[in-house]
Amino acid sequence: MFFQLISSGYAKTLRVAICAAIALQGSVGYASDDYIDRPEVVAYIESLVVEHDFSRQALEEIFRDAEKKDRIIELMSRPAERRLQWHEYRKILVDPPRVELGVKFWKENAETLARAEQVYGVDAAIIVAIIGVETRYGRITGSYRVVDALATLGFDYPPRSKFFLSELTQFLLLAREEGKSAMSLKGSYAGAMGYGQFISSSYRNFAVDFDNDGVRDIWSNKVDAIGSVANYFARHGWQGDGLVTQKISVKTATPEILELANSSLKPNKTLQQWQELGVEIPTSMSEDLQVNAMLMRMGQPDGADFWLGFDDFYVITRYNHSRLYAMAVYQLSETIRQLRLQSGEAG
Ligand SMILES: [Ca+2]
Repeated sequence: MFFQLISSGYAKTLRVAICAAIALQGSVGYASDDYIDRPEVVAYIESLVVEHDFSRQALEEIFRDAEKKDRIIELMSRPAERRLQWHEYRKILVDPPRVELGVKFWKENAETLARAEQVYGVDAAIIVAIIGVETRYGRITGSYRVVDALATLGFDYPPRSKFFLSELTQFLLLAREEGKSAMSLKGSYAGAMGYGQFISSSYRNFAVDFDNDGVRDIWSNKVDAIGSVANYFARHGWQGDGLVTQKISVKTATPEILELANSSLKPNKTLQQWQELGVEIPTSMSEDLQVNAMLMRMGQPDGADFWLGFDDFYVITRYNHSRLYAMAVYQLSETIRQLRLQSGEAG
């Protein structure tokens, strides 16, 4: 659900600022760095014991060992989706090496991808693109202990505390259900795991055992990962029978158009309504004027492009709530599909 981009200069500046803030807090006797010593952690452990029948001793061991990672707070504070213009973001994610790795991944997993298409009705190119954007086909799955990531964000990142404490609980339940040691599992700075970077609640809700060996393993099993990404898309409403996105022109970028662009991830007006606002609808789409779409403005070095996004575009944003992310996934999927056809791999 989150791919990893390493920021440089800004992160250093921010780290200095955060260290200064922590030093100030320390001077007034606030917040021990040992989770087990903090009253809110003790209360959290107690709630898990009562609500989910965990062993108190086992949880105390986990939170004695868990570490707060300042770097995680820096990364979470400034995700690439808010930092970059579309053209910069695209260059990083729709890059030629990733496209080639995608064609190779498709070739090596052709049978599984075809089966996923059949079972879940989700385009193989989209599954391949997601796994490519998230982890470069399993090459970058994250090096943080998931416990450290979720404890840091749950207890030391107030803006998203509620969400990440809930994910921490989901993670501890997941590790228990799947028979894994919680301390052994690694993931991204946001606690996303495996080939498709599922967060814990998504893992519990949407991961599938696609090779029928009795376990759901998207940490290291490509077949389960492919089935799980396909299931995620199917369960979030992927249709696969219409346009995903379409580049368009606008007659004049009026204040109204500029305000409506990027205002919604969900299709929010019919093509006819967009046409009335000055969006030029291509003649190829003149039969579909009642179809819903939303409008996007994607930053280019010398201005911006306008695009329409349809229902399946919205479904891609359920994986990561960002139009840049969804556009990159879609364009990567199409680029991989084309190279695969050109290179004769489509057989
Ligand atoms: Ca399996």
